Amino acid sequence: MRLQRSEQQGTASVSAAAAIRHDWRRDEVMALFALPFSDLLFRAQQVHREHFDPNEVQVSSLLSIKTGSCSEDCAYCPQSAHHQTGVQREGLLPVAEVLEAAAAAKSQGASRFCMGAAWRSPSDRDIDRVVELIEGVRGLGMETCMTLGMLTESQAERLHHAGLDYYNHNLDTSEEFYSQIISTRTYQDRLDTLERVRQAGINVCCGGIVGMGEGDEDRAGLLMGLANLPKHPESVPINMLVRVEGTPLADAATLDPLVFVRTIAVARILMPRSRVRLSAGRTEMSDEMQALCFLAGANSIFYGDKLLTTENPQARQDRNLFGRLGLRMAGATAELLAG
Ligand code: SAM
Ligand code: DTB
Ligand code: SF4
Repeated sequence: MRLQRSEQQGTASVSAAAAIRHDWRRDEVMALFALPFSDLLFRAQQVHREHFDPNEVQVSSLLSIKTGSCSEDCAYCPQSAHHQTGVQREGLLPVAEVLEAAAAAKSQGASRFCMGAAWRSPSDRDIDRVVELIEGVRGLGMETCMTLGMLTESQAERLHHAGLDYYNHNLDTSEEFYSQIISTRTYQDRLDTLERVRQAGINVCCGGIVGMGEGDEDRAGLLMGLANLPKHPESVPINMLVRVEGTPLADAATLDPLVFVRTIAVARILMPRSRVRLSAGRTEMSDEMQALCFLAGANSIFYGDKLLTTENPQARQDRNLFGRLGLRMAGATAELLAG
């Protein structure tokens, strides 16, 4: 889409036609971050309301289908074999166990089931087995998402043919800060997998983590990297680092909650049609902070008592918060919302 001149110059009206860009410069993104808080949230709300029902939230539940002893050295991750975190190693779960968890998530109101594996990359034999999981979860009438590490072209195609709706693979941080977080695979490796997922026709879920000791320019760089992908990811998870004992980032400084809210707002402005997902770290967030995140344009969450290996707010607590904010879970029954 051709850009309007005012957008290129960063003077930006927020009309729908002008808002979809893939050529953001870091100084423009940093200027958004630096706006007065009310101005930033107002702009984010305008963009949000042009593209979405502001009172509806999509909810996905997570399950770790293969846990721990991962060969990668991601500094934030409790599942890396490089860190002593006490996470119990577990092989790929049996199909029945995964389907039972998916059915339970559905009964709580989740519309998508996301399955995560602590792999650098799956083997072709692993793909045979996850295909069964995709088919089973689809059979329950849920959308499917997987995050399995790096993929080859043919693996991405197989997942697509099995009916996988979304693939999660994060940029995690800015290209510049990346090497301080992970040494066992490159930023380019990530872009390559994202490209294969996109080419295979699977929806892309791609975001990152803040609160890892990165600077303002890195938060801007992460969002710039996401927005300048050839197509915006359909789902953009923004994770607040969960500080896990035994990882190198266990003692990372707390990020100012208002900087987190700003990150959500800038993501909303840069990627107007994407679902921005308020992701890991919610157990440390007040209800008021989460409300600000929804106001800033977050419109999806991970829902259910557990993320992959760490805690998430109780489902009942989230339903209560949604009720107080007048938010509807996409696809949930009135009965659940009353509970
Ligand atoms: N192994 C696969 C991979 O790295 O792509 C899939 C699973 S991995 C756990 C999925 C994502 O979870 C990571 O990319 C990271 O963004 C997020 N994550 C992992 N540990 C986290 C933590 N402690 N806090 C916040 N997000 C975290
Ligand atoms: C994402 O960006 N966040 C989710 C999901 N994608 C797979 C995972 C968060 C994991 C938090 C740490 C854990 O529970 O192990
Ligand atoms: Fe492994 Fe993924 Fe954790 Fe990195 S984030 S250590 S690749 S499970």
